[in-house]
Amino acid sequence: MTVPRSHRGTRDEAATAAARATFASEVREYLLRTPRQLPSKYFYDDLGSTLFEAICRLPWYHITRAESALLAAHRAAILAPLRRPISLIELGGGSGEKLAILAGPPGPQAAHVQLIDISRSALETSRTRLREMGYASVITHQCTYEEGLMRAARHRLADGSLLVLFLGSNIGNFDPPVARRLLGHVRRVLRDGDALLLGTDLVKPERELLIAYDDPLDVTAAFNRNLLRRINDELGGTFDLDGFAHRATWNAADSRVEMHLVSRRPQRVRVAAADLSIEFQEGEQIWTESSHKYTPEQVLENGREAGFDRAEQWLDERARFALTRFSV
Ligand code: AVJ
Repeated sequence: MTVPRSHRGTRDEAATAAARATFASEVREYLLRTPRQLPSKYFYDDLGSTLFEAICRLPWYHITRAESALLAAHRAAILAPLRRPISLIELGGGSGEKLAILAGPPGPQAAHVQLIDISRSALETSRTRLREMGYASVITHQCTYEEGLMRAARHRLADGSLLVLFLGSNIGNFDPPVARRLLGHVRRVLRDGDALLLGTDLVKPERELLIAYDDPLDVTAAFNRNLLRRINDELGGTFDLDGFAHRATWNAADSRVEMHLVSRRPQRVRVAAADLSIEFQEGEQIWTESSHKYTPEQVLENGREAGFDRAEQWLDERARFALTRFSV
């Protein structure tokens, strides 16, 4: 559909206003929970996406390098069983770097590309990267995974197969039941001959996990606190950024790294657009993210429960990272 230029502005403005209203109501709902929380998907505004790109280059954060190396080493094997032409859908791909490694230039092994991401700037970065590689038309969906999957499934090529990429251990942000529901959702948009490529970070020694999420350069701390800066800017919040400390913990019982923002002192915070006024005690926490870590067997088991019965796995034993292709 082409929209006359004069109408584009108002349509975008309406979309932005709707997104902001959702942001406000989720901030309200999550901050009023016990314990207080904020949804991690809101990390990825322009600045947040840039800080995340910096995290991916930190020597202490191994996920991105380990996964890129696995993709480069095994791309032929990963793509081999898929019927050509291959349609690709990437969930939360960020900069598009890994899709580029796996797919290479456009051709039968990557004939049609769609990107689903919550971050507008991430979608633009990856679109630019793919355009430079020769991909003339990349379809983007700025929305959550489930909504994006529904939209993207309608646009796949009629012939050939579909490969859904869910990389970077993005699935780790979800509680196990929600993660399984999401895998089931992917399974239901796939047909015979299609596949899902899932990247998952694995359980490893606690000190390696903690330094990946509380790095000596404090980039992760900035990434975490940026969420408060975003609330201040977009929702009229009064968070004092110095008033909250970054904390990463390993929750062994639930097999996840958690990120928190800890109030350094008693303080009151208001968020105008969310109609909120909260009294924080010293030491009171806002739980901003979970990064679940798996064993290779748990990954396979989650896939089976979602209805995938064929799987192949590639492991980085040193970084403890797994790529799993679930085939239908
Ligand atoms: C993009 C969700 C996979 O959990 O490792 C990195 C986000 N948070 N450092 C992760 C993140 C802090 C990342 N994921």
